[in-house]
Amino acid sequence: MSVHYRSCNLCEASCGLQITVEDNHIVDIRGDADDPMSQGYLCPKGVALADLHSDPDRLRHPLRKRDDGGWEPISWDAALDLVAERLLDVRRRHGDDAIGMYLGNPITHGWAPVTLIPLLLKALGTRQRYSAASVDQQPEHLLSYLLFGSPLLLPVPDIDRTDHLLVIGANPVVSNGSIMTAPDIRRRLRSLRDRGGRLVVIDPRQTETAALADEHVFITPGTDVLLLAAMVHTLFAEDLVSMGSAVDYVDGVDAIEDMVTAFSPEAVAQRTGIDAQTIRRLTREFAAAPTAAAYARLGVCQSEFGTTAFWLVHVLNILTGRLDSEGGWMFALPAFDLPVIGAKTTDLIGYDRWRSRVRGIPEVAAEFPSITLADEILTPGEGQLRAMILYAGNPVLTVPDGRRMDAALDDLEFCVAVDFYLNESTRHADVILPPTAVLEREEFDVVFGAVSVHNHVRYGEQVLQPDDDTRSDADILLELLWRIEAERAGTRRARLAHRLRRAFFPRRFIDAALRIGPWGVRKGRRALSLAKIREHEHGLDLGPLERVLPKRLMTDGKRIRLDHPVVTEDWPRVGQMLTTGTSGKGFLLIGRRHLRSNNSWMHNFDRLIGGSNRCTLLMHPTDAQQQGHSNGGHVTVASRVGSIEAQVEISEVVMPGVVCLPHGWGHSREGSRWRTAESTQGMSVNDITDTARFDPLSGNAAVTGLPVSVKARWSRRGG
Ligand SMILES: Nc1nc2c(c(=O)[nH]1)N[C@H]1C(S)=C(S)[C@@H](COP(=O)(O)OP(=O)(O)OC[C@H]3O[C@@H](n4cnc5c(=O)[nH]c(N)nc54)[C@H](O)[C@@H]3O)O[C@H]1N2
Ligand SMILES: Nc1nc2c(c(=O)[nH]1)N[C@H]1C(S)=C(S)[C@@H](COP(=O)(O)OP(=O)(O)OC[C@H]3O[C@@H](n4cnc5c(=O)[nH]c(N)nc54)[C@H](O)[C@@H]3O)O[C@H]1N2
Ligand code: SF4
Ligand SMILES: [Mo]
Repeated sequence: MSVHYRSCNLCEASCGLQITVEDNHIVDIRGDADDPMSQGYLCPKGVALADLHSDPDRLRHPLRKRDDGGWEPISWDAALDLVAERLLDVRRRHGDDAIGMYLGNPITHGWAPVTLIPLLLKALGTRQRYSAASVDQQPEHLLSYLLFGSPLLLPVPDIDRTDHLLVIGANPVVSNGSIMTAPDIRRRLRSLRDRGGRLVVIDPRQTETAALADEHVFITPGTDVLLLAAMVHTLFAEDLVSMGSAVDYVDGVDAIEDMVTAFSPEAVAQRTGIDAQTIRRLTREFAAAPTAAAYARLGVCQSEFGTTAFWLVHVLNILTGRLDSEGGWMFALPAFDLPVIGAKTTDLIGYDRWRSRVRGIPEVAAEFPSITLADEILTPGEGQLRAMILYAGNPVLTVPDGRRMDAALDDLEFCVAVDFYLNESTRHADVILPPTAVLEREEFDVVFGAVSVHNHVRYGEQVLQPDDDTRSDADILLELLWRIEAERAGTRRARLAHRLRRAFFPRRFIDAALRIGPWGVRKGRRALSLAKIREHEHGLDLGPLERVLPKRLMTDGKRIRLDHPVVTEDWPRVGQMLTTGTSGKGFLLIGRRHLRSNNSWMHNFDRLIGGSNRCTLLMHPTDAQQQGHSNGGHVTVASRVGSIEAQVEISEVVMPGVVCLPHGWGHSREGSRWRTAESTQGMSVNDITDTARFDPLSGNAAVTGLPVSVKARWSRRGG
């Protein structure tokens, strides 16, 4: 028996795990009590990592689709050759942009995809890059680029030292925190309150986080931009603006006062569902707290005003002196400095340098939004997408209008998936290249140090020996890379570059990055290196967040232009909301997450699945009574795009007029192969979400606040 310490990389919390192994099998997984960040905490998904490693449905060897639609095994070399050959053939016939890539959520949890995918995209020469980020956090990347100069300079709430946390459209108690690495959030929120601090939650559902809060306020979905504008209005009206040291490097504040003039609390009360007095009080309390931070996530980003609303989150923090201030809205200082390295070595820095072919939507950080991926595949003409690389994603279940995405993937000339499950999307592939799973590789987190609420670093040694003849994500990417490069650089040069990369990644690369990073040589004798970090198997605590502005800004002159024209030009659209009412008919649909689930892909683990249907439609008792729906009854939920069936769960936790359904379910499409998942109930909410609803600035999907009707199933069938 051996005991290993590693971090869990299933979600951003990155909890420390203590893993006991016998004969290359996991005997036990528990929280690592000595991890400086998680201190022994872990959630049920961390324990279920064992299931991932033993899952008989997990693919371990490449598969090729036969002409009759069935699958046959193929050797690694033959599979990699075939994939490169087919991609290059498409490129020769249709041009560089005929090949696209969709990157799923797990790519951010491995050094290899984050580092090597940009190299592969460059070798392919394509701009057709899509990812889960555009159904998630693209407004945040855009604003970080516009305000701070790098899409990856993302502030986080200094949660362990704040006196007042305002949570808007996030449910960290279940999600374990996002764009905020803060394992055991429950402990952190409790200690906030224990030290006399205040937690306020704004959410159309009384969430698990709201249950811990001092105050929960319902808000009509999609109207945060109005609430936040009214809060900023109140700051000016009541002379509460006090920017602290940010005064020295922030421009454009006067323009903002003008912008919010019309947005008095009275003007927004009806649309938001929050009365004017409450808005004023929330603002005063926020401004009066010795330290405070406003933190927002999906509920704000996934709306048609994602960028303007999130911009107001920054504005609220900045005008009250919370930016870069202890207990406020701060930046981590990561040992691996992705915001700087990523920005300097890739084409991430930029906005609207090119637009999507069919709908003319601007790129953000070199990505097009996923809401237009199906258009690009299905719309004929020059530049049409003919081949796709699906990397660690399941867009059929996770991108709006999943049925059309399904049809689009089916329409491709060629599709390769790098994924270890035959899921609703990868079933469309011609070849599947399954990587080894997380504990079968050494790992170093290159991403989440940059959004951590406490500076720290950790290196993960390999825990399990993978099966013979398997490949890691790194192996697959490096092997594809030289095969693609060979076409333009020549085979000899491509193979030489391959050998050099093999020697460089990951250890020399990580070591070099650590040494030039903020905790490297500049720190003198205490300088970090990979060898030093590896001495600390529980991870290395680098201390609380430090002030880093304006030095760390990557903007011209290291200044923040708060009234950025990209945002101000979209402002009239926000103004229109004051005069246009809601249609008043039907419901607004929101989503939710469950602790024992992660997007679409952890429904095959016995440890996490079981019990009653989790994919229920929450509805307020008043609404249920008015519409004649009973608990457990089956209904049809219909949007402009389509309809799905769901089971009603009557509950006071949702706001009247709002219904709530999780995403990532609906594992009944033929041809996928995850047997436990297929036995679960529920349909995919993304079969009714709408690609016409998006934030025009960032291209982010507006999946929240979807207008739907809810009808008893018998009525649709005509009685
Ligand atoms: N309606 C609605 N839709 C949503 C959301 C919502 O709130 N509401 N949330 C959105 C958000 S925030 C996100 S991030 C997306 C997620 O959307 P996706 O990323 O498209 O979907 P996942 O379910 O995360 O699929 C992950 C896939 O990666 C594979 N995988 C796991 N680990 C690895 C690995 O180490 N290597 C490789 N190569 N593959 C791996 C899994 O087998 C799985 O097939 O969904 C979005 N969709
Ligand atoms: N257990 C679990 N953990 C996860 C995931 C998972 O699927 N399961 N997914 C991971 C991923 S990929 C991500 S991106 C993060 C997401 O992390 P979070 O953003 O914290 O997660 P959500 O539960 O989607 O929280 C969004 C909240 O916004 C609320 N909301 C919806 N519409 C509105 C609105 O218009 N206004 C306001 N103010 N609120 C609104 C919802 O009710 C919900 O409570 O979670 C990560 N962690
Ligand atoms: S919260 Fe759960 S899934 Fe996330 S890192 Fe910790 S153990 Fe893993
Ligand atoms: Mo996400």
